[in-house]
Amino acid sequence: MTKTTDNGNISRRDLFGATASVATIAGLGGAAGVVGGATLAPRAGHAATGKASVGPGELDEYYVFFSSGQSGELRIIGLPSMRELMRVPVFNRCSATGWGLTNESRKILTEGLLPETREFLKTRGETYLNGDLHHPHMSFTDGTYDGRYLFMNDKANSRIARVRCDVMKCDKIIEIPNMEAVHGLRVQKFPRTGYVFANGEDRLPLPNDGTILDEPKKYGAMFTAVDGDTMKIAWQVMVDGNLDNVDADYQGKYCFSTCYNSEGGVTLGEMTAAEQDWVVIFNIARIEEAVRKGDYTEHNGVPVIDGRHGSAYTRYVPVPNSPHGINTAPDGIHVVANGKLSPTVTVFDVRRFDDLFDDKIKPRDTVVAEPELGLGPLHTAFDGRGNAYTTLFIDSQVCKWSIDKAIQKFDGKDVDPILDKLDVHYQPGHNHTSMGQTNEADGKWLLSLNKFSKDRFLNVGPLKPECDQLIDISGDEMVLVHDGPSFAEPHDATIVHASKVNPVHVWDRKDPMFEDAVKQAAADGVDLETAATVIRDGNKVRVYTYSAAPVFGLTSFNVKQGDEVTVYVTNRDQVEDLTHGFTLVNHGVAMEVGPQATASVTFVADRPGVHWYYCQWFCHALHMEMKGRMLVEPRGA
Ligand code: K7E
Ligand code: CUA
Repeated sequence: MTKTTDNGNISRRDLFGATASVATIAGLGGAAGVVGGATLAPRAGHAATGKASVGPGELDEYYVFFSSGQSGELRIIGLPSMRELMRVPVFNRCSATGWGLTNESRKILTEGLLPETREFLKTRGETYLNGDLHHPHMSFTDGTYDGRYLFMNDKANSRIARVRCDVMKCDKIIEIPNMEAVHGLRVQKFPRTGYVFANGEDRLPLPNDGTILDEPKKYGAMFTAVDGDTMKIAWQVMVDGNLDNVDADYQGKYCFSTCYNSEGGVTLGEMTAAEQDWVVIFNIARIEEAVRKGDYTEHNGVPVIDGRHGSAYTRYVPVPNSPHGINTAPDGIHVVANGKLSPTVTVFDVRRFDDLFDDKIKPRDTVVAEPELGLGPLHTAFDGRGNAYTTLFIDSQVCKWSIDKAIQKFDGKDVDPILDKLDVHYQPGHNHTSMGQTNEADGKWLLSLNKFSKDRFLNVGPLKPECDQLIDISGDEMVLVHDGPSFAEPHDATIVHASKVNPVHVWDRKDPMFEDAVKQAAADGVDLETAATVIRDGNKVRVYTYSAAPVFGLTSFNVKQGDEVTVYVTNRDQVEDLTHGFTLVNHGVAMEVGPQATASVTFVADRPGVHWYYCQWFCHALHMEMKGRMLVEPRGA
């Protein structure tokens, strides 16, 4: 059953051998491509490709919420068609929607920043313009997705964002204090979300105010729990080692993070010197008790608990070697830590964690299997039938293996836990199964998010797309059915059955997204839906206009050079998909206004003369004519 490849027999290589292979494979695009091409043909007797076809007008069975890495946005893809459905700007700026330009989005992008960051950004655009969005995860109730929110991290600027699933727009962004580089992010699965768990990856001094600089032994990494309902930080725990990825159990008792750099080093050589690092397990009830009892120090208004070695709140389980992904199986029992620089994954039994915290067993007694799967295991997904699927970054493969057989082998039985291996193209990071991170895993589809595409698509120059591959896992063998190119850089994705998500078609006029505009209009004695008027307030000018295809309420307005102008556009149309826009030419001003939404933008009218504004969202046969003029009187006129 196991497909023959030249990686079929995996010899244990040392850490630096494995590391070297990464560079070798990355540099051998052509050669690796030949190997990949040779195995591309669908396997005999398996007609899976047809299952992935979704005809014109047909709807997909699943939403996939894709991260976009350094692009900073959230993307929504349909599965199995792999059609890109929407992009939701979060940590980036967006020319189409005006995210980062409108007052509504700027409020979200600035109000959750720390005071010192606001000060730092005062002369730098008031908010960060980039982000590195790795891990989007949907809120849970009772172990499965509940369709309320998506939470995601920004590794680049240490933030966490929330996207509302009713409108698919970001409504909160907060910066996490006392740490830098939020990497791993997952949410509480039971009883509900609840907590959003976030790993501070880089070790820092606390406080990081310059009194400690080049003394790495005094640095620590910070684990953070955010309240997903309020988007306030509940508590933080300082730990040893660099926190990488995180997951939570199905019981609501524990969450756990992989840590690399147990060495506490600051260079590659130092960080990878040891053969073992660890997984740190957090005892949620004990931490909450510590917060109640006051067993913490406060930093930036957050209770910080000392969870370093020897603490009652954490346990450190040694695992080989610089582990990366950590994934809880849908059985609610097993947790897999992926070895990265070790060819192994380490399987824990969460039922043993109570005894571990009561010191009845040793840390390694929680380990029930440690199968050797291949080179560079990064992330593991599950099918709900007892099988696991692990990406092998260096081997460019997905390995399907049996959790049960891995446990038998660990107990000394002569069995091979590996059931199948499939070449992917190339160098996979995360992989994901349909509903596989919930207790409703359905075992139909696997997505492999591959870091390199090389020869898989028409050449577009030196910068290549990623390659996201769709794999049918409903049978015994994995079958590759689709290649999906994507721009930088999906690290992670969440596959959610369409029945879990139910967005609206038209905005509710009472939506909190435009409550500031409603308040200001009320103060100005103006009705947003009918107003076509200009209110002057010193050198501040508020322009109220509605839009109704194909006209703006105001076809011109007058201001004086130097006025601070705020334009409020309320889209009066109630028709599904009838979005208007507002673009002011030569002013860098553009925004989306959805049906029944209000959007606003503020700028200084510093260019005398006639400036046209137009609707930038194709809305009507007379869309081109949907425009008006801003007439700016020169200073002193
Ligand atoms: Cu493996 Cu940031 Cu989830 Cu990338 S992380 S692959
Ligand atoms: Cu309104 Cu185009």
